[in-house]
Amino acid sequence: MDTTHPREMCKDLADARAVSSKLQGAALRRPFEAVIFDLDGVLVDTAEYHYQAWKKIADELGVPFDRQKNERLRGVPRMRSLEIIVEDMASKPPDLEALAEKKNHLYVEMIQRLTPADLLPGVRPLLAALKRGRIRMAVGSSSKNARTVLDRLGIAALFEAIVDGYGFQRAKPAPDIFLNAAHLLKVAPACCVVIEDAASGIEAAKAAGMFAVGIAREHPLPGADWTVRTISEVPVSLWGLPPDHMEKMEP
Ligand code: B16
Ligand code: MG
Repeated sequence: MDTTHPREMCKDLADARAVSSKLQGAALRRPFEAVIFDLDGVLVDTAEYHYQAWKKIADELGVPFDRQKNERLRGVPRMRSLEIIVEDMASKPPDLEALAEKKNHLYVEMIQRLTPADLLPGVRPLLAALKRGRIRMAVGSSSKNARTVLDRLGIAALFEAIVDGYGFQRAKPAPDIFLNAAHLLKVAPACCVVIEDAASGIEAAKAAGMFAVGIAREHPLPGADWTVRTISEVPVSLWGLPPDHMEKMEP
């Protein structure tokens, strides 16, 4: 019997195929018991809405802001995002709180349009397969709007724990969000897989002692234990479920 510690086992793995065969070889035991999903950029692409709302504020301030700069705001809390946007202004706007609130109003208006069809490709079958495999599931997001987004997507009830922008003292890259989620799930951090799209989130997952899967679409995510381009490449064998588990799922 393979006695490698699950986390060490996963660290050695080069690709999804290796994960599957190695875990199959270990009689399909479950190396990880839980998953903690980041929200924006992992389950849904709300980064575009954040961008449009911030762009409106930046234009009003007359400060340059483009999609490239928006990448720096992934996983970053609201006030800190605004500080990054105004960082090059010689004289800073007097009421940053009011600007952040204004941006949030714009954003909240935009996310009312979200529907279950906005789930990113691959999310629905993965959630269904993990649920069916009785894997504990949580969301760990920096966003204070996370619950609204999950409700609009119709998936809030799938998660046993939701840690949002109100649920931590120290933001990512501190481990607090993910440790709180593991605590609520009653699962040891070492038995949790985090799925993240932001560098600060990967750092937070590693600081929490968890296995970090990075979704790196265009930019590399150094520090991730394992990187995929889309969530549909995440194999359920990470949780000891048979590789065909997803294929058996209804669409
Ligand atoms: P809010 P995540 C993060 O969510 C976003 O990536 C980031 O762009 C945003 O500024 C932050 O939430 C705060 O969001 O203004 O709604 O509280 O990626 O951690 O799920
Ligand atoms: Mg994110």
